[in-house]
Amino acid sequence: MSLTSRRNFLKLLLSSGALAISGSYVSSPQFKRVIHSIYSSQPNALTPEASWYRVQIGPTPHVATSNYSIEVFGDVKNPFSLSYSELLSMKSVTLKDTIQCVSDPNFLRANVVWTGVPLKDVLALAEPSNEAIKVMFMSHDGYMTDIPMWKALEPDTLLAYMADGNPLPADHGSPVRAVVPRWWGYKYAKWIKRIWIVKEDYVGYWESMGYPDIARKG
Ligand SMILES: Nc1nc2c(c(=O)[nH]1)N[C@H]1C(S)=C(S)[C@@H](COP(=O)(O)O)O[C@H]1N2
Ligand SMILES: [Mo]
Repeated sequence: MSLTSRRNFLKLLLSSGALAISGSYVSSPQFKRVIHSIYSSQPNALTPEASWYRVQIGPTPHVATSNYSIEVFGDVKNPFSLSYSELLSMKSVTLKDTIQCVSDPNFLRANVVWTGVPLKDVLALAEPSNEAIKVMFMSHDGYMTDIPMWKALEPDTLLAYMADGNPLPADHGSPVRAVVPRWWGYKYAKWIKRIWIVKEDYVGYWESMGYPDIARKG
């Protein structure tokens, strides 16, 4: 196949959601080149769910939305438990963003329209102390990541429960994940269980292995 016809063929596969190619081909340089060319010809198109990459430290924890709640605690005046329905009743924001993994930002990336509640509105209910400097996300798979308080207070840092107008897919963090625009994917905690507000300079899983704590995309 010529490059152009192969590119069109792959576009068709990607948009029909029928992508079924072996893992070794998916990680091959040829496949990456084709994906790069698709993204550079359509850099802003939404990524079909079937071709949205997935990166995680273990298997997907299947967390039911019924009885789901997030524990908000730590160096705050009012620790509380936020249920799924309470979160959905709060004022939401919808925005388009590109989630990208630091390990291969061109290949491992997806354009997504997220819907969720600004984290700052949830923090306001908890009333962090003046000494609180960080927000730690603790997830159902044991993953942890952190963001500084100033980033947590930006209006587009979200607790997201929808992607492209549908409830979050299980593999992408259902019921609720973090969305941290302009920062690397490892800050986008999936399957959030607890939000821990701290005055110490703690770091998360990848951060403790040397990935930047202030994770602005290159
Ligand atoms: N709970 C949890 N959240 C996580 C991870 C994880 O292993 N566990 N991986 C992070 C990394 S490294 C990336 S790049 C993104 C990938 O999100 P996606 O699989 O929805 O594309 O999730 C982030 N959030
Ligand atoms: Mo990542």
